[in-house]
Amino acid sequence: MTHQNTPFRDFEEFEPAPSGGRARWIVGFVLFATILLAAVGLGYGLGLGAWAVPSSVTARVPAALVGWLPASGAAPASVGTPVALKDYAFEMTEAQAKQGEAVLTVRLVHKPTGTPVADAVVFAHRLDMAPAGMPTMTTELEPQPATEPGLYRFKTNLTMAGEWQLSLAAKVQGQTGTVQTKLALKAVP
Ligand SMILES: [Cu+2]
Repeated sequence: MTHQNTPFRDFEEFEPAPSGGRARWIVGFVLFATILLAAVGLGYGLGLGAWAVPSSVTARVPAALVGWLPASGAAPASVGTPVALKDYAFEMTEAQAKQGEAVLTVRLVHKPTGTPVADAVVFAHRLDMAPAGMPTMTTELEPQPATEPGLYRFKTNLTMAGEWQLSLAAKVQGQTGTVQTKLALKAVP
């Protein structure tokens, strides 16, 4: 007969009424929607160049990455510019690719000698439609194993026909500084 009064039974009586749960759910949802809207607005502003990442932030970002942050006209271009390895550059093996899934191949060359450079570490890469006025339109870019020394390959999906820009930053073995190259690529339908 003591079974009637088990702790479990007592506990059930203290569960919140359904109306209370609903009110909490609505408050939570409104809060979530507000934060989402704020985040979208901020991201949109960044893309338009209405905002810039404050220099208090960029000053703490490793120098090599600063050039890749969205910058406004007001931001000094020279902030933290890393030493550029001007003797090295990436080049596209093909300036055009068919719209859709594609594997892009770039070559890293030592310009004075024209020799391909193997085993560089590509530490930043980005593919976007900045040349077509769509700097915020990016797409996936997945490094692939090399098939040949000096060639670097990336799997991507060119989701739209038009002008794309491939930005690469890399470290060369035995060299200080970074190679930074922006390459034009045209996706054709
Ligand atoms: Cu686009």
